[in-house]
Amino acid sequence: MKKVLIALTTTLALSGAGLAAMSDVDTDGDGVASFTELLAVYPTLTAEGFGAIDANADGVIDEAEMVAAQEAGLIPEA
Ligand SMILES: [Ca+2]
Ligand SMILES: [Ca+2]
Repeated sequence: MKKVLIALTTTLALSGAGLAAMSDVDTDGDGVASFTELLAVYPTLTAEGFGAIDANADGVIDEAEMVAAQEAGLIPEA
């Protein structure tokens, strides 16, 4: 029984449970998150905060930028 629980916990950790996935944020399905889309998930996000997440400054957040921001604690775990 313990083994099953450990395996389950590991699977949840690897799948990033607790973090918003790009598929949750990207409501228009273009594969990236705009400021408006992020704001829907993170209502406290500021334009300044968005700029910090948008590492390549192209105005949208791609999956790599989102993961990096979550790992860096720039956006809260949803
Ligand atoms: Ca989008
Ligand atoms: Ca970007």
